[in-house]
Amino acid sequence: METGNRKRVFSGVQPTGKLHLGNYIGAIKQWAAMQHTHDCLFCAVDLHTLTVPEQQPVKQRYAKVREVVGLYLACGIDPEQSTVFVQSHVPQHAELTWILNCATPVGWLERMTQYKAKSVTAKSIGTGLLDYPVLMAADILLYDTDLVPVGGDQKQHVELACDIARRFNNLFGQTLRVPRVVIRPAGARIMGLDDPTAKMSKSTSQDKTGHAIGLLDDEKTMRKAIMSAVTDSGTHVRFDQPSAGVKNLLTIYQALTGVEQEEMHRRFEGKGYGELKRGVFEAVMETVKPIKQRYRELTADRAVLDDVLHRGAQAARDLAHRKMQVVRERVGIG
Ligand code: AQP
Repeated sequence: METGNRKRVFSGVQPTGKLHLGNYIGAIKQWAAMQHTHDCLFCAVDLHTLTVPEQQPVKQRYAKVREVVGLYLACGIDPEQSTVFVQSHVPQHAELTWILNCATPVGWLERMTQYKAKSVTAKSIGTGLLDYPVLMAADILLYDTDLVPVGGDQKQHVELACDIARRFNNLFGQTLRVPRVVIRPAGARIMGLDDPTAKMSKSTSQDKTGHAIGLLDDEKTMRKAIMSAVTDSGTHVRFDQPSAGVKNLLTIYQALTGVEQEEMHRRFEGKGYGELKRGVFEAVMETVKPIKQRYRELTADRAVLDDVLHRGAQAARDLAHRKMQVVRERVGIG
């Protein structure tokens, strides 16, 4: 389903923890750029948050959904151009998940690296944690999505969604569009400031200060996190062999400022780590200041987000309803 010649785009963020610079650079910044040339749906995927129940108290769920959606808009997602909605407002996501579950071999899910990593640390492993990628496949396939812009950590899950679509089509006839993952060449995996070997993530930042830069963090917290970012035993930037920590800071700087590689060399080659960190801090401030300001304005009146979410849910439900009629017919139910 395309609107004119426009390709359909779908993506989302889990409304848990605090949205951070990795989410912004890896995902939301790309979305904002794509919405002018694509038919976009952006979702707060709240059903996904139920897979790790210990990560979020029940009472915080509604507030987090609103925070994430407020930040989508503050980061430049325009609800007049894109459909912005909450996953649980469209019941067809759960319905399609069940149907896809029945066409997905369990071995495909057990192989997912994120499942393997999370099942080591989770207090108990719910079926939902294993099934997470099928729900994600349903999110994508429900809207005949062409392109899925995500950070590098989600590549395997989008590829699984493609495999599930192909398998379903083999079993029931051509029904589901096979999408394509879109990953930015640089900044697809922003690393933790406290540990440049681990991905910057919302869940880790709940336990560790100095790990992530939250888009709504105050200036002092951001400065402290950046200025104490882990680098290495050296003192000066060398582009020929940057350590993981230095590379991460350079990546953040370049992703936020958009400067070319040649200019990066001119600005930082041979400069002290302190100077690089100050540069990163300034680039971060320049990015987040307008985002925070816009967020404050948008959330001052509850009715603004209510209206966006109401309209988004209606538009998404219409698309989902039509798609599920076809899917139901193909599998012979309903
Ligand atoms: N560090 C990152 N660098 C680049 N892109 C990233 N994304 C996440 N982290 C990075 C992308 O942001 C979108 C939303 O992902 P998410 O809601 O799963 O965010 P998260 O920070 O990964 O959240 P969690 O809850 O902490 O998940 P886990 O525990 O799995 O790390 C996606 O497009 C993602 O690729």
